[in-house]
Amino acid sequence: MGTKTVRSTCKECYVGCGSIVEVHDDGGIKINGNPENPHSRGAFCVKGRNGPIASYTHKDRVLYPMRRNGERGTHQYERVSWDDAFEEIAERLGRVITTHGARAIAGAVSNQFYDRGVAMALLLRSMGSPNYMINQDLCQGCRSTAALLTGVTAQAGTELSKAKCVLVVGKSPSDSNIIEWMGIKAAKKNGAKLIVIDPRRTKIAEMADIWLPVHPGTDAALALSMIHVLFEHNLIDEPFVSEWCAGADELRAEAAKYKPSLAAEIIGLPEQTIIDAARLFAGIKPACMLLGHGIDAQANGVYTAIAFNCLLALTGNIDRPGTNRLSKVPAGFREYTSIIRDPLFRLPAEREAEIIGGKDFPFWSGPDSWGMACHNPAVIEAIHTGKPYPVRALYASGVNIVCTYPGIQRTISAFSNLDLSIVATDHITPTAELADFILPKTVTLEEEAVFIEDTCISIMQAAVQRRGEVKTDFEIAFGIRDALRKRGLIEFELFPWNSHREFIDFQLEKTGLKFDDILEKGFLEFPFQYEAYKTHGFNTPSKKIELSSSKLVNAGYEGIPNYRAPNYKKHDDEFDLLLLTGIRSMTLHHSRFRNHAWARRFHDVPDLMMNAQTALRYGIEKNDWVGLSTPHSAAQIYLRSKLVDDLPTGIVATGMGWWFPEIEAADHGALTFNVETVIPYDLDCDPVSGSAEARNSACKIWRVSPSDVPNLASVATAR
Ligand SMILES: Nc1nc2c(c(=O)[nH]1)N[C@H]1C(S)=C(S)[C@@H](COP(=O)(O)OP(=O)(O)OC[C@H]3O[C@@H](n4cnc5c(=O)[nH]c(N)nc54)[C@H](O)[C@@H]3O)O[C@H]1N2
Ligand SMILES: Nc1nc2c(c(=O)[nH]1)N[C@H]1C(S)=C(S)[C@@H](COP(=O)(O)OP(=O)(O)OC[C@H]3O[C@@H](n4cnc5c(=O)[nH]c(N)nc54)[C@H](O)[C@@H]3O)O[C@H]1N2
Ligand code: SF4
Ligand SMILES: [Mo]
Repeated sequence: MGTKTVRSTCKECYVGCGSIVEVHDDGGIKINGNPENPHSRGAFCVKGRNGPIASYTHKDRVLYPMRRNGERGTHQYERVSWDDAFEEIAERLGRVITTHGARAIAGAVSNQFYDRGVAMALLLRSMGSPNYMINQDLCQGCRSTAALLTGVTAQAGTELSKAKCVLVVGKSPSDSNIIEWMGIKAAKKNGAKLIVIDPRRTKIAEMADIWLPVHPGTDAALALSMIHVLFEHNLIDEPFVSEWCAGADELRAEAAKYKPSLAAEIIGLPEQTIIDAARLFAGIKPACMLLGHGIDAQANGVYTAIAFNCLLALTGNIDRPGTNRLSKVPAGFREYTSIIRDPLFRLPAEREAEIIGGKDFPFWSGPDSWGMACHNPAVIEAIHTGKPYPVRALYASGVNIVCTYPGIQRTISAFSNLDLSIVATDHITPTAELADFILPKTVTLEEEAVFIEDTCISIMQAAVQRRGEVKTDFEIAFGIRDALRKRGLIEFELFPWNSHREFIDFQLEKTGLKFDDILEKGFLEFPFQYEAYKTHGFNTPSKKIELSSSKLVNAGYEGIPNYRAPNYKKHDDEFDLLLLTGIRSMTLHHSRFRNHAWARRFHDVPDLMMNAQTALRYGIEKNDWVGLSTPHSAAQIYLRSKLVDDLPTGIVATGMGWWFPEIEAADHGALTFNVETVIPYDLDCDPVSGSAEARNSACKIWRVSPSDVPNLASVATAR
C-alpha cells in the first residue's frame, strides 16, 4: 500500500504545531506531530489528530454552494452553481451599495491570524467598506492593545524552557496550549520557579511554587501591588528601566495606592503572598511571563495587561535569552496583520474614519488601532437600529457568530434585518442556518498557507484532494470581487491577486524564498537577534517602553495602568454566584467539533463545574441538570453539573460555544445550552478596547429535572 507523507502545520487552533500528515492509498489519513519542528518539538493534541480528518470526511459536509429558497431558519436551500452564486451575490451587494453606500456591507472572520482575515478585510475594502469584525475583542484584544500601547509585544516562545522563573497569569496551558505546557514542564525540570495567578487550582497551579487564587477580575490591583513591592524593595532593573522605560515615576506613585496591606482585600489574597510572589519574580533572572485569556475580555482588560507588561519591563525581562522575546519576523516577510495595516492596502482616511466603533474605541477600531476592526456589538446594534448608519449585508467566514458572540438572541434577530447574508463554512452551524447563501469552504487538509510560528516560517500544505466544489476563502473572495468588478462596483483595487498561490508568493517575495523551498520540511528556521531594541528602540512614540502610554494620554485616557472593579460585583444578592466562562477542554475548540463523533464521546453536553460545597448549598449532585441565569438576560440556560475540586466555593465555571447538530431548530439548541445566551455584549465594556466582560458574570443556579430541559430528549448524550 502506498503512502503520501506531507510535512505541514496544524492550524486547528492558533498554537500551530508542526505536523506530519500521512495519506494512504485506501483513503486512510493519519496526522502526528513533527518532532523536527523547533517551535512544537513533536507536541500534538487530540484535536489536531482527529479534527481535520473528521471535518474533511464528514458525511454532512457542505460541498456545494446553496441558496435559501424558503423562510429563514427553516433549512430550505437549493444547490446553485458557483457562477450563479457569485452573480446573485454581486447583484444584491450592488443594491445595498446603491441604496446605503458600501459601508453598509460588513464582514466577520474569526481573527487576523489566518489568511481569511486578509481575504475578508481586502475584499470589503475593494468595495469601499472599512467594516470587518474579528472575534479578538473576546480573545486577546485587551492584551494586544496593551502591547501596542506599551511597546511590550513580547512572547515567551521557545525561551520558556530556558527561563529560571515563570509567571503565568490567567492561563491553563494543560488545556489550551500543548507547546507552552511542554515548555513549562521543561523549565520546571531544569529547576525554574513557577508562579501562577488563577482563581482555579489548575494543573499548572498545582505545580506552582506560589499559587495566587485571585478574585476574578482583580488582577490589575494585584499587578500594581506587586509593582509597589518591586519599588519598595529596590527590585527594579535600574539600568534597563532608566535607559529603556518612560513613566517609571508616575507608575511608582500609582502603585503606592496598592500597598499589599490595602490591596489584599480587593484581590482576596494574604498580604505576604503578594510580597512573596513579587520578590520571587523579581529575584530570579531570566524570567518569563505568560498572559492568558483569563485576564482578557474583562471590563478593565487593557489596563490589567498594561500593568503586567510594566511588571515585566521593570524586571528587564525583555528580549534576552530565557525572557519574553519581542516578536521576530524574517526580513521582508509579509505577515497577515502587516498586510492589513500596509498603506498599499488601505482605504482613504475619510473612509477609515467611518469604521464602526472607531470614535468610541480609537485603539481598537480607529485607523491606527491594533485591530482596525469594528466594535462588534456596535455593528450588531447598527444592523438593528441603523445607527450610526445602516448595515444591511453581512459576509461571515470561519466564524460561528451565533454561538461565540455574547447575546445570542440579538445576533440571531440581526439576521432578519439584513438584505443579504452569506456564510462560508465546512459544516452547517447555527450561523449558517440563517444565511441567504451558504458557501462550501475548504478545510485545513485541503489548503496551503505560509505564516510565522515563533522563529520559523511555517507552512500548511494541501495533503488531500478537495471534496465537492469547495473553495478557499481567497477563491471565494476572488469570485465575489470579479462579479462586482463586472458591474463597476470595485471602488478601490486593494485585492490584487488572482490565485491563492500568488498571494503566498507576495508574502514571500521580499524574503528571496519560494513556497516550494519550504515544502520538504514544512518549516524554515530564520536567524534573529536578541535585544533588537538596542538598534530600533521600541515601537512607541518615545521609542521606549511606555509605562505611562503617551498615546492613551493624548486620547484623553489615563496613561498609567489602574484598577477598576469588575462589573459582576454590581449585582444584587439574588445572583449570589460568580460564573467563569470559556474554560477550555482538550477535545473541544470553541463551537467546533459538536458534529464530530470522536469529540462528543469525550464531551457530550455542556458542564457546569463547581465544588462539593457549592453543590451542597444548592442541593445539586454530580451529573444533575442545572438551570442558570444572570442579571443581564431574562433567558436561562441548562448545563450538567460536574463536581470538581479545583474551584473555590461560590465560583462556578463552564466552557463556551455549545450547540447540537441533532437538535432540529435553526439555533440547534444554542439558545438553551450556550452560555452566550445569558452574557451581554455591550454592558460596561473595557473603556480602551471595547471588549465586553464576557469572561465573568454574576449568576444564580438551581437544580432541574432532565425532563424540564427543553430539547434534551433530542440530544445524543454519552451517558
Ligand atoms: N482545547 C482547546 N484549546 C484552545 C482553545 C479551545 O477552544 N480548546 N481555544 C484557543 C484560543 S482561541 C484561545 S484564546 C486560548 C485561550 O487560552 P489561554 O490564554 O491559554 O487561557 P486558558 O487556558 O483558557 O485559561 C484561562 C484561565 O484563566 C482563568 N481565569 C478566569 N478568570 C480569571 C481572572 O479574572 N483572573 C485570572 N488571573 N485568571 C482567570 C481560568 O480559570 C483559566 O484557567 O486557547 C486556545 N486553545
Ligand atoms: N463568553 C465567552 N465567549 C467567548 C469566549 C469565552 O471565553 N467566553 N472565547 C472567545 C474566543 S477566545 C474566541 S477565539 C472566539 C472563537 O469564536 P469562533 O472563531 O466563532 O469559534 P469557532 O467555533 O472556532 O468557529 C469557527 C467556525 O469557522 C468555521 N471553520 C472551521 N474551520 C475553518 C476553516 O479552515 N476555514 C474557514 N473559513 N472556516 C472554518 C466553522 O464554520 C466554525 O464553525 O470565541 C470567543 N467567545
Ligand atoms: S494544539 Fe492541537 S489543535 Fe492546536 S495546533 Fe497543536 S495539534 Fe493542532
Ligand atoms: Mo481565542
